[in-house]
Amino acid sequence: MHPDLSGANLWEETILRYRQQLITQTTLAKERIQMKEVTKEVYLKWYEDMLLWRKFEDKLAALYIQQKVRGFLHLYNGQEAVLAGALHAMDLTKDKMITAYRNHVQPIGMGVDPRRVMAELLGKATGTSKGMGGSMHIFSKEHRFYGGHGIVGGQIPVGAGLAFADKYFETGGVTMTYFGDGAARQGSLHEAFNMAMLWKLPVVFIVENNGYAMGTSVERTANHTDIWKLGLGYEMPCGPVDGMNPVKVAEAMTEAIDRARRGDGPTFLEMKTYRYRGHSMSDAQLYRSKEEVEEYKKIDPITQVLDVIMDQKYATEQEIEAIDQRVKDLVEECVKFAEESPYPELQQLYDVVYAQEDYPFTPHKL
Ligand SMILES: Cc1ncc(C[n+]2csc(CCOP(=O)(O)OP(=O)(O)O)c2C)c(N)n1
Ligand SMILES: [Mg+2]
Repeated sequence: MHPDLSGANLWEETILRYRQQLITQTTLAKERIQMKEVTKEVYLKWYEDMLLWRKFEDKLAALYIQQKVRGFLHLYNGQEAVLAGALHAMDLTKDKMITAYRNHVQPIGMGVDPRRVMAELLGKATGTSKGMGGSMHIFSKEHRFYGGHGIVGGQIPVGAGLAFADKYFETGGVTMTYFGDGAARQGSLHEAFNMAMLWKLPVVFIVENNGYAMGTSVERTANHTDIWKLGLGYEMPCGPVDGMNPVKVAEAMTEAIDRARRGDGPTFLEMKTYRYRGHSMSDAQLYRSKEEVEEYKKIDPITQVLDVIMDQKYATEQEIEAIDQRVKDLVEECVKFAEESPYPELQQLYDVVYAQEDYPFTPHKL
């Protein structure tokens, strides 16, 4: 046997070789692209946005307990930096986003009125899907937010399809396709990765590795836990990112979006992040310790951003208090708007049923 073909070392070396290639690509790209500067204003926006998303969802948890939000409710607490950093890198006039069911705050970040998101969660007619989608199906074509998907991994090929449309119609847009560590084990990922690379689609695949798929830890679902390595088989530029820090996320996303926009195809990024709450509201969280959750809270994205703001004297304590109050007021306004909105009329059920009266039925012949 050729000495190079023996044992695990070969694999380690292969990985290393690819990794070096990717790092080289990364460095080259960085020389060419300019990340939008992370100014004082950006830090203050990140703080306000992430705080709004956190408080909005804390409120949802309370409303769920009051049975005002029904069905499932999956919260994003802890993962906010992944969104904040991406939005900094995106062009919100043409880029798209698609994700799974942990999807309440992304549309708000993309510009959807938070009052309408709250109304959707309360099942009201003023909601983003007229109250008929609920928690898992927030959607806004106007803001290029394409849901909100409950089938684990189902949105991965759909995201590639959105990118195909951008390429076909030459819009210049890029699609951010988000999914969880659990979804990364689905076959649909491989089909989408293959075609996205073949056709060099303008898409960024982002796995939010929050450590668990429901109660199952990443360690229990696969023999290797560096999910970004799944990109290697397709020679897709890929790598891990500190998903608790919006600056790191913005850097990686800027590079990936630039690659997609200049026609060089997809990138696969693994955001290492953590969810503070259970999988959904009915999760007793017996699979992890309270200490583990507390450890991650030490690197909380909102606290990290606030620390920079205070260290750099970007704001006084009074100015931070004013932001906190603004966020609190906005969340209250959302609840008021949603509670005062009407439920959909019964007739609305028939508005969304597709019927083609001249459908050419072909009788089945025995
Ligand atoms: C095809 C499919 N299989 C199983 C489920 C049940 N299910 C819902 S969420 C989930 C876990 C997914 O975890 P992950 O992708 O890591 O996302 P996270 O909840 O951590 O954001 C599972 C197995 C489903 N909705 N769809
Ligand atoms: Mg997960």
